[in-house]
Amino acid sequence: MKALIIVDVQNDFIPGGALAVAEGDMVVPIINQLQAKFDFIVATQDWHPADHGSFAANHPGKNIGEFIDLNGVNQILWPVHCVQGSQGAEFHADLNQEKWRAIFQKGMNPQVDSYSGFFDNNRQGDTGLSQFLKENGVEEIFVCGLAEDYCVKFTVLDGLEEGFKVHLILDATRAVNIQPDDFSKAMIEMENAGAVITHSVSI
Ligand code: VGL
Ligand code: ZN
Repeated sequence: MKALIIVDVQNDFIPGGALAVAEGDMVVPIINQLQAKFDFIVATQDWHPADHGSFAANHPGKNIGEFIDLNGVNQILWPVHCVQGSQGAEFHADLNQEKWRAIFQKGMNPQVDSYSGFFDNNRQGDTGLSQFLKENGVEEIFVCGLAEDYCVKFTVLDGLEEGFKVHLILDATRAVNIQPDDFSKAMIEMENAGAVITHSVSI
């Protein structure tokens, strides 16, 4: 069984949002078309408390893009984004949600960030996504959404480690590029780990 995993297509990652990804809105119609080709679809949702440790605003004197040690994990600091219950945390209004089997929220623990849809960045918290997919006979996952260089990348890498065959749908993702070359570095990491790079028209 094949599953489509839609990562963090939320208002704050869309141009005009708090952590805008350039062209982030362009993935929405592509993902809606893709959804017609899958029977099994899940989404992830970045869902932070206001006091989350990844927000630069919660570390006086620190700026967005700087690194800190957050409980032993190297953490880049982000603008305040995807705060639980805020408009920015909602899914893009045009994103079709009709066929979703489940939504996996992540990033709720203020002490650790969670890029991957599977595990927290310290690999302690587990969203239950892996078990949910395996229980339903999913062996192959197709990953799309935002952002290619953070949450999409770590979802792809964890999916491979969990034993899934993993495809990245290149035209259905965009990078935030907070550091130069984040996009290309992420591509290389995903390919080296065994991800298959594909395009929506090939599915
Ligand atoms: C993301 C940075 C912080 C993402 C989430 O969805 O890629 N990036 N939180
Ligand atoms: Zn986040």
